[in-house]
Amino acid sequence: QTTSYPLARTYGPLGSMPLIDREKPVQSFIKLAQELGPIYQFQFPGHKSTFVSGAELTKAICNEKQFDKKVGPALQKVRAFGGDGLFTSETTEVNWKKAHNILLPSFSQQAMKGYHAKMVDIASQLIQKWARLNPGEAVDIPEDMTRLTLDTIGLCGFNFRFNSFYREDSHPFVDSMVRALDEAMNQNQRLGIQDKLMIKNKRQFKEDIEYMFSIVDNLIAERKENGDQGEDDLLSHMLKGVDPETGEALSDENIRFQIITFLIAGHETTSGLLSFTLYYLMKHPEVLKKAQKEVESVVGDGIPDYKQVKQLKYVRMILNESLRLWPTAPAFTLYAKEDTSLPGGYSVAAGDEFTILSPQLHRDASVWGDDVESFIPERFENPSEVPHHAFKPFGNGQRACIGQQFAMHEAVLVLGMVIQHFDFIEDTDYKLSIKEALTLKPDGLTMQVKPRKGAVSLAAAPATATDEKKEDDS
Ligand code: FDE
Repeated sequence: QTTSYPLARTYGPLGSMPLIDREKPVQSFIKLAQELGPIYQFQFPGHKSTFVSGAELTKAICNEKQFDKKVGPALQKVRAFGGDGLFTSETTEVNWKKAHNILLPSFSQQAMKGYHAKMVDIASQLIQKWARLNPGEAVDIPEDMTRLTLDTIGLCGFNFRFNSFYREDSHPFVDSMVRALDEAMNQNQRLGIQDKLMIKNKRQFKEDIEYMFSIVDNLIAERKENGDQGEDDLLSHMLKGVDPETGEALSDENIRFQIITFLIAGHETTSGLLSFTLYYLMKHPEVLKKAQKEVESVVGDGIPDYKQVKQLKYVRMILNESLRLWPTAPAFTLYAKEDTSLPGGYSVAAGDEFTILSPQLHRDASVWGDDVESFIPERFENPSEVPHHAFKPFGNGQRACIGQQFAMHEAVLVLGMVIQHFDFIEDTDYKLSIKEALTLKPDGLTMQVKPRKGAVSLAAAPATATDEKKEDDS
């Protein structure tokens, strides 16, 4: 005897689409989960999706013996420029395993030592910018966080400086990338016939993709021409790396897809994470105080070194709690490799797909308790008490985020430095509103950042000890 899935209401040929706020699909699916329960089906034009947000069901679906990642409909569209890069390839494609093997060491905790100084370089640009604001000036948080994370992945990824803090508008590459991502998401929502009519969008999409390819292909060609100048970045690892299993290296085309993938995956998600976290700190001064105490005792006044970043436990807990409430990559899709069943008596056929809705999973009161809506970093104090099977901000298993260490090292470092130097003042009475693209971010979040203990030392910090001497003399 099998149970059937609850089905979201349908409206003839429109399917369940009228239930969705097109600007905020994920938040609409969350609302439906609150009405229909931990598993339900939704009728898109042309296909049905099954959304899962219960801890028990998710645990079953995250069993890698029976389930594997599926490049879902939204990611299919991103394949037009992500190609068979890590994010948009099926596990069964040869290039997934090859690139996974070659890139794992570049994203290990050990590898973060090599990126640390570059991360500090970009973080210092943010601190200096904020330190030079006039009193009363407000900061657009998501904008500056996007500058920061884009520049960080650019520098650590392929030694390229987007120099976002030196420009008012975004780099043309970013415009193309954002527009293409937006178009990919929109294509996914349009009815077939509607989609065919969007000729202008299609042309723009094609142009944006060609532009991204040309920039990245040039970068690769230049590096190959100049040879390795000792750059210790992802690009050099990809050009030099050989898959231990097959003895093969990555093709130039695949390296291009990986670079575009890192730019997409590495900057929007991490920038959203930092933005949500600053929102919560602005609203929770007691948490901010506690974190500042930690930074004072671990780091003092200086710039955090690699080891100190690892010691900022409470700062890390804050980031985790922010990822619990608003995981910036809010969904991932899996399919069944074989016929099976799910808790509750649902029967599953090989090939059936399930989309995990992480923000709602992270609010399952049966594992997280009744205070799921409250921001309480202390939940993450004792790792053995964290319900890890119901905490999936980085996805699952071998297809989980390869950039997790990278993102967390960067985020802890930046947040540590930001709270070391600034207090936050709520600028307007900000009500959380979430903007959706491929990822989530707090829409229109601004705040005032007030330097602590007078001047920010870093702004005038000498580059070397000798400079310091000179300054002292003058
Ligand atoms: C991945 C990822 C995921 C899964 C998805 C699916 O399953 O579909 C998730 C959920 C994520 N990711 C999330 C996140 C968050 C954050 C903050 C991040 N992320 C970050 C980052 C950075 C970088 C560089 C990255 N990231 C990257 C990446 C990649 C490459 C991938 C794919 C992997 C494989 O192999 O599959 C991911 N990421 Fe992340």
